[in-house]
Amino acid sequence: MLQRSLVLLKPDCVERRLMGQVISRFEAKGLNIVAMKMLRVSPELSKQHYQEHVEKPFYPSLEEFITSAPIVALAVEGLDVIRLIRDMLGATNGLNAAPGTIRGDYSSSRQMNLVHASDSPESAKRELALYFADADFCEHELLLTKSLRAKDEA
Ligand code: 3AN
Repeated sequence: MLQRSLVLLKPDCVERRLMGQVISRFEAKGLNIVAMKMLRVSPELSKQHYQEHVEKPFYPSLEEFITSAPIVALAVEGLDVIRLIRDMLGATNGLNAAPGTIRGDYSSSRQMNLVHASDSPESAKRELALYFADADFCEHELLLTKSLRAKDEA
């Protein structure tokens, strides 16, 4: 099923100059970036984004981190892309993430794990609306699509 996922390149990703390497992996996989922007997350946006964690003891540290430097938000489109990107990221804690995944290759931390991606269609819908307005999405069909998958896979 064609889906969209909200991906955030977190402050550690921006600070460590890994934005290009992470985006390259999505491009190499044949995924379609349909919106992208750099922004600074406010404490209010952090509370909305991490609504399920706001009451947890680690939330203050999480908010301090996510608001500490700019991030890049992307809307990424592709078949089954919500599961696929989570698989590409690896386990939440970089120490546990499998080698070959983005976190497995670049992170050894639970908090500084470089990238966020939506974990379900419901989260994706909610999270995309936090970062993007309808007019921000640039729909386009990749001319390469016929080289990336068969017609009956769409
Ligand atoms: P993911 O980023 O893989 O979706 P979530 O949504 O469970 O992981 O967690 C979001 C962020 O909250 C993590 N990146 C991490 O920084 C922080 N976090 C999650 N669980 C814990 C925990 N038990 N202790 C400290 N920080 C946590």
